[in-house]
Amino acid sequence: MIYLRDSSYTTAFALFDALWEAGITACFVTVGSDHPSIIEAIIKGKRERPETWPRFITCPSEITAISMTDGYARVSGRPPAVIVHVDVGTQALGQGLHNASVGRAPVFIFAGMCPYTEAGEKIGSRTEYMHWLQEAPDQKATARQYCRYTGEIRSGLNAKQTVARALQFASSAPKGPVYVTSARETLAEIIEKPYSLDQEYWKPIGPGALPTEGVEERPLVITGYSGRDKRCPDHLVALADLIPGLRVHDTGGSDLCFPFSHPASQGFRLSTDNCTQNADMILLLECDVPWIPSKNPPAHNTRIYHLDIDPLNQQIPVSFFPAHGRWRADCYTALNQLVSYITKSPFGKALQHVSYQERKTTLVEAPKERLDEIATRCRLDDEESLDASNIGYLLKRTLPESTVFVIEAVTYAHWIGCGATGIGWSNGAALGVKMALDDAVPTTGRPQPSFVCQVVGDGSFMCAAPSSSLWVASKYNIPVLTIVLNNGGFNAPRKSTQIVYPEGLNKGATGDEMNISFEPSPNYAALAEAASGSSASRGGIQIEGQWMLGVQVNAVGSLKTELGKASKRILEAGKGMLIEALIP
Ligand SMILES: Cc1ncc(C[n+]2csc(CCOP(=O)(O)OP(=O)(O)O)c2C)c(N)n1
Ligand SMILES: [Mg+2]
Repeated sequence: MIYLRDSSYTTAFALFDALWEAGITACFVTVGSDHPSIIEAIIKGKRERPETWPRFITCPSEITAISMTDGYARVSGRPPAVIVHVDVGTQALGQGLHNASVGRAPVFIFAGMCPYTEAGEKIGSRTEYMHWLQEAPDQKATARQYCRYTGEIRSGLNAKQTVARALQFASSAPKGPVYVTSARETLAEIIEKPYSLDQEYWKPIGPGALPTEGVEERPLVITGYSGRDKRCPDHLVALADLIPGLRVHDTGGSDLCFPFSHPASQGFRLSTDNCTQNADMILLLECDVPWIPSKNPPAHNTRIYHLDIDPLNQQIPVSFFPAHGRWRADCYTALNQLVSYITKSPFGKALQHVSYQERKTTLVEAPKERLDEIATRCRLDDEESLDASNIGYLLKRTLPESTVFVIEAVTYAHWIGCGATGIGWSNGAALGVKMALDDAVPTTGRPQPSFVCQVVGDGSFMCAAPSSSLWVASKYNIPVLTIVLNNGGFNAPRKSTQIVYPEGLNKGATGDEMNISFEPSPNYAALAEAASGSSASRGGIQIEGQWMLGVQVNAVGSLKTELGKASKRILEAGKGMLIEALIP
């Protein structure tokens, strides 16, 4: 068996070359025995063309790799790459694959495949015991139902076309993961005449436009993830300012779509808000779940229109939300059209009428009552125990204005949420968000380090290899502030059970009876320090200069003190910090 040792241009090399040509600059890798040519290619590129070669991030766990990629993709809009090991690495992507698919994060996943020759017939042929054991009958099937495209590189001669086609799918709306495989022998193939693709021919599908007959005026917008395009919130504000009486409900779960401080805001409530019930017209704007049909459906005579890049929720089998009209449209383009149409049309003048202006007065007053009520819940004396209200308040008041919050707090901003349901997303995603923010070239001034704050439930934190992502953070100097909300385990399943069986056995049952308790509690602060590099503290003794600082707080005063130190540590010293908030 001869393995590639020279600087030959192989299919594996073409794979990364194709990614680089397409503008992909980061690869998150968990390598294995299917990857000898991949590893050779990585080294060759690093040595021969370090300036024009993707950056490679070692991820001990695939869930870290895909979650970092996912976070990176949400900020950059481009699909970074994940490299995993055969069928087992594919399965270890776990809930991360669901998250990228449902959360519409464009990611390129490559998995090697077992060699298909047995006795040294080709370079890459079987050489180790496991090569007989890792040949799944249909490896792509494992990923297919979560992917916009699955494909296989069968020859080095069109490897780049396969990569480019996959990237087209990943980057065309609805964006999402794509999965490409290739066997060891193919990856080892030498390409005699390396070539480049003209990227002009490989662009993603462009946005659809809103036909003029779809332009309407009326009072409630429900939106779910229009804020993924960072230009949209401003346009939605412009629309709300133009139409007095228009209210906007952000069903949240993903990126912030509309500022909660705007008078038209109906807040954020995972689709359970009652504002749906007294609206006579609803515009659904990039929204998967506008209401819960069994709980707060709109009245029968409500007119409903749906503007969405994926108005049929293509990936969701049961999704029967009614609408009188649906348009596949890019939300930013559509909002632009609406604002400019209304500004220029006679309707713009009509909106000055006193009847519309009166509605505006009602709007300004009603949310104020709601905000006052929320404010009364916040207990801020130093000795007060911690809860969602005072933790949220202190985070907002203490951390820099520019902080980007990566949120995975289940039962309880720049704000990025998963928009999907596989818990454990934010451990890696926060790191990817931080990387992408710092990689972004500023349009004005010098680059400033970003401040990313991950807020995560203890259950979600535990669900996806926290030690793996904490180690990656320290290894690659990706400092973020992590707030672990330790309420003793999973609370959400208790709530779900209560909704279905309000008088059931769950009433008064202990956490252990329900198998949702994490008692005795892990020490998350110590875990953070232990997971992050060799300079971590030993037995509770903090070593000066250690990269990660883990602290536990149980009251408003101590949280305030620790948050006060966070900016200096993260922004000035460039070091990580985890605050474990003990919630009774
Ligand atoms: C991979 C995965 N496993 C299980 C679940 C089901 N689930 C949803 S929320 C939740 C509890 C999360 O716990 P935590 O983050 O501590 O939030 P809390 O419920 O305490 O507010 C669980 C188990 C899931 N969504 N994804
Ligand atoms: Mg919890």
